[in-house]
Amino acid sequence: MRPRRRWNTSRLARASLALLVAGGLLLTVTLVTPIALPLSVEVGDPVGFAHTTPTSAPAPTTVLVQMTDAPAFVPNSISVDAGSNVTFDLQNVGNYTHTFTLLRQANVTLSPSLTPDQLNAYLRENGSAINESVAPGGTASVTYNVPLTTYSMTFEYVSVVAYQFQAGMHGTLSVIPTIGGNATLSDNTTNALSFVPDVLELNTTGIHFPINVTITLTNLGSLEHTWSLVPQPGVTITPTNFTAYFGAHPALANITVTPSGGSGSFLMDGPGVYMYICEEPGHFASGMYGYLYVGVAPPPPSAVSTTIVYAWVLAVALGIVGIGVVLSFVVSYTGRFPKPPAGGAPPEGGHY
Ligand SMILES: [Cu+2]
Repeated sequence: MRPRRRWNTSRLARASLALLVAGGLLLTVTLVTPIALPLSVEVGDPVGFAHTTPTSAPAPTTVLVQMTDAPAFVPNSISVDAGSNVTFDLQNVGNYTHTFTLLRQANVTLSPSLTPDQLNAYLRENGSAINESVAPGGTASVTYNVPLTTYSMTFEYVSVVAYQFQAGMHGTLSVIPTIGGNATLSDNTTNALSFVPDVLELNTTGIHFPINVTITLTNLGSLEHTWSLVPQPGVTITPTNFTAYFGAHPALANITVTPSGGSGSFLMDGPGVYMYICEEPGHFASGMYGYLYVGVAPPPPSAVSTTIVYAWVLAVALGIVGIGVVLSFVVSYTGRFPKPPAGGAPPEGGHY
């Protein structure tokens, strides 16, 4: 059988050369592109970012604490601001010595059944933040800087003079949270059922919690949404469990976003990654959720889309080179073993 040749070898040679050159060029450009050319566009998540502005420290306060022979502290309940300087003016109004001894350990209520030795052993073991003895009729003044980190904690104060604590001479110091700073975030909702951006970052460097956050939501579409924040860091909820989850853990923020937008404020208690979703039926399942990074850097923008674009260009370049290679094989085959048409002249450009 004689091979049918619809192309002569010189045209095939030119075609294969052109394809090899084109494919090679595209391949070279593709391989160099990630460094040299913005051929592929970075399609990472846009990140909404806000700094936190520190609030000024709470004003120093003075608290009068009377020590009586009841024996008792008056008052037996004191509230102070986290981070504040508190001066305790201790006044012994009785005829016995009393101590004002503030436990170092938080959220501990000692049992009145402890013996004096057991109480002393506890204090030796766990320490005290204040331990001031006041003689009968005497006064003393102690200044204490309430650690910022002790917000929402309680600390018991006792008299360690034998049997006074056991007889009721104790009280509770409660530390009230003071807002460490203010931050303002913004986000958008769309009719495509997405938050734009769906990554928000709150920089809290050098600022203590809690932080007062205000968020403004702009509705880029016409549908109603909610911006509902999971109260626990690191918790991922799903379209099937979010209703039950919010039933057990009320949302930290639950802002209604009408077609004209919405806004709200909430307190962030600590750092972490907090998920937020839209609770409108079907919206979360359609991908309407995002993450708020508090004091934690979000992951670098995803390069997935870039990689896909890049891979396609690479595949096309390899394909063109492949066709060029195949064609050049065909050319060399037909060039090496040409067969003239019966009774005709040698093919143009044929190698005899
Ligand atoms: Cu929605």
